[in-house]
Amino acid sequence: MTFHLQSIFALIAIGLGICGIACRKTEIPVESKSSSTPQAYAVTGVIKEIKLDDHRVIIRHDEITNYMVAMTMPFTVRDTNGLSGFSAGDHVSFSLLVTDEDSWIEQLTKIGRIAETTPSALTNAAIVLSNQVPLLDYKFTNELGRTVSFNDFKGQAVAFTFFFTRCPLPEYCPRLMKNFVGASQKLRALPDAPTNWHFLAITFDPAFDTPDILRNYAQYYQYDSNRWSFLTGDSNRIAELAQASGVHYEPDGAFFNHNFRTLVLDAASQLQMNFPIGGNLSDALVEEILKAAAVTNR
Ligand SMILES: [Cu+2]
Repeated sequence: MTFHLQSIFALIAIGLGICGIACRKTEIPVESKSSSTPQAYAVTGVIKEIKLDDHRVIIRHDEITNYMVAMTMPFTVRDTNGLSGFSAGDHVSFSLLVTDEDSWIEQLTKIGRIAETTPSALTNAAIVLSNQVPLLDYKFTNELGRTVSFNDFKGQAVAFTFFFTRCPLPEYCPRLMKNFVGASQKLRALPDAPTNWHFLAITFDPAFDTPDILRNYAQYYQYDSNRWSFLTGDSNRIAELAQASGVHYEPDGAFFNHNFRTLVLDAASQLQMNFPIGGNLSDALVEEILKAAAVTNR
């Protein structure tokens, strides 16, 4: 499974700049390497997986005060020598450094071991999301005008992301859609691929993004309604769900400034992954969907 390393790195950079993301016509993202003084956050968590080749470590982290709710997500490690001696299950503390364009962790320190394997660890992370909001019960309206909730997809792996149809910049919301297009194509092409998966694209611009608008947008991406739904709904409900997912957005004229999140729930409706980045995630999504679809429904 190949990751597109450069783009992943570049977009972790973009994606983690929580308030630094603009999605409007006038502001073209700059490639400049200059960055602001990093903001440092002290974080604790449990290592889930180490991906040396990708310079990434996946950590179920505790709440980061003033920054992010607890969740499981990948962090960039610039010098992978700092990862030697660590393994999944290590309880760690580290420093998360965030600039407008980049983020990475340093000073990874072991503070203990989480007793044997993982069910509890991952389940806890998942429950954070579903306890904060009655996630699975939310009633949305899809692009066909039908009522849809996450509960309808029990037993399926579900990847979901947040967007708005008027987002004009190809590397922003359209990129998230292309991830779903790419991952769908790859999943269909895989021999013995699971069939219990579904993608959800949730608009945070429900005032404009009506079911009709969503349907047109969906057709542009040649979506398959059996595999992919576009959801609109009550703006307060969407705001709550977005917040619980780590999505920040604010209106800016007809547009929105926003960051990126793509989350994966496993077939038992537990949160498995939260990608805090844009960029090409097609391969990574396929990998997560395969894992998530194989989870036995409890
Ligand atoms: Cu956008």
